[in-house]
Amino acid sequence: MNIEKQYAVAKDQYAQAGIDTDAAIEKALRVPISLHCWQADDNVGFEAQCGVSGGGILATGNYPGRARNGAEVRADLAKSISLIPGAQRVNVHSYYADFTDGFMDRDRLEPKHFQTWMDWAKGQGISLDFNPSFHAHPKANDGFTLSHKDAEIRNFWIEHGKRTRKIAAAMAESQGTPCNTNFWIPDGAKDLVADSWSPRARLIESFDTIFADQSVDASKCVDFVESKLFGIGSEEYVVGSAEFYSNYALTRKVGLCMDMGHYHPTETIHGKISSQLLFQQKKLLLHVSRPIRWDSDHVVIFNDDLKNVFLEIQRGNAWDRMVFALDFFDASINRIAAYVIGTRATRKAMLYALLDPSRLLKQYEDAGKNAQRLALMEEFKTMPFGAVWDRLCEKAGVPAGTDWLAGMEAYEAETISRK
Ligand code: RNT
Ligand code: ZN
Repeated sequence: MNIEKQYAVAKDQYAQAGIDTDAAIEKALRVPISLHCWQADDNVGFEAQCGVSGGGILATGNYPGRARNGAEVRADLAKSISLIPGAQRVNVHSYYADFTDGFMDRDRLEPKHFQTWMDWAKGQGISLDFNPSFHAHPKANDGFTLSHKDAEIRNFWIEHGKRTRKIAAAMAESQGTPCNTNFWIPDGAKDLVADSWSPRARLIESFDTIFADQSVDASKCVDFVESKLFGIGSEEYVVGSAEFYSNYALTRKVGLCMDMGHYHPTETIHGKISSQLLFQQKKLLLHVSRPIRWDSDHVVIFNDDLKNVFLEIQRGNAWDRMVFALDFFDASINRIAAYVIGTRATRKAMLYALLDPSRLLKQYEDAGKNAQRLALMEEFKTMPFGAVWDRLCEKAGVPAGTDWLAGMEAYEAETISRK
């Protein structure tokens, strides 16, 4: 009742600025957000259960209740999804293969190792996205994979890349929607290198070999490459830098992935979107994350960085040219809450952008009325946005406000055995 009343007032106020809140809610609910399976278990994956390698990218914290296997990861994802409004997908990494008949190394992976994921996704009525995994593996221990100087190691990883594209195509086939496949590699060096050129030249060759496989249907497996500035152990040199992948993606006609945490600490990414998309024919994949001083992958919140990204998309009418996936991991709080907070914040930022008075702002700009433009931007920050958000949640049949916390707490009590 309260939501209805407040929404009616808000709707009217937005309408006075020419904005249709019902249409914004509908559109915001339709844009898919891909939930990363690796928040549920702190990036550990399922290879470790087979006594092989295991361990992923650093997640800090030791809050109890980490998912310990496929069933638990999927149950946590399902619970989270039920508390989040709007279209969702699930993003699987290849080290989350379910080995029902024994461990297979990454150069031997096949679609059948992801059958449990595909069956589960079908049951949930959602689609999967996919990622080859080039990290947390003995053959990645010296910091190089696809750009390695040893051809044998390089070929191992090339084979992994090829196989993951086939798995992605199988997922697409099973779900009837394309599977977005993201390539991130950890390659780089802790300290100064004498030769920054050769690894990059080899990386071009390796990727060209992986993507040359014409038997993989491009409308099913949609490829992206993700750049990075630095990582733990690759502070001085990263082979796959932003410039490297911008140029690679453009010349090879694959998609680019921009992770919000993969740029200089004071750099934000919204300004880069138009520069990429004015050249790129392919979609741009966004890894929604929250860096704090470094690529710390904090849980995403509804902050200016996030709002600005979606405002750019809205103002450039680029919704159909983007793919959205989450990439954060926090082991210091309840992990379902991490999913829910981060995904709801992302959906919120979409709605916020869809309620932007973009048309009026551009009219002011065209007329040289820059004071009016700035004033309108400022005033819009205090519009009754919360009432529209609550209405969106209600429409999607999920709890509004902090009501979802009760569901999370009940689930936490049920899964207490994990502690
Ligand atoms: C790493 C990249 C990459 C990973 C996932 C697990 O810095 O952001 O996207 O987080 O692939
Ligand atoms: Zn990322």
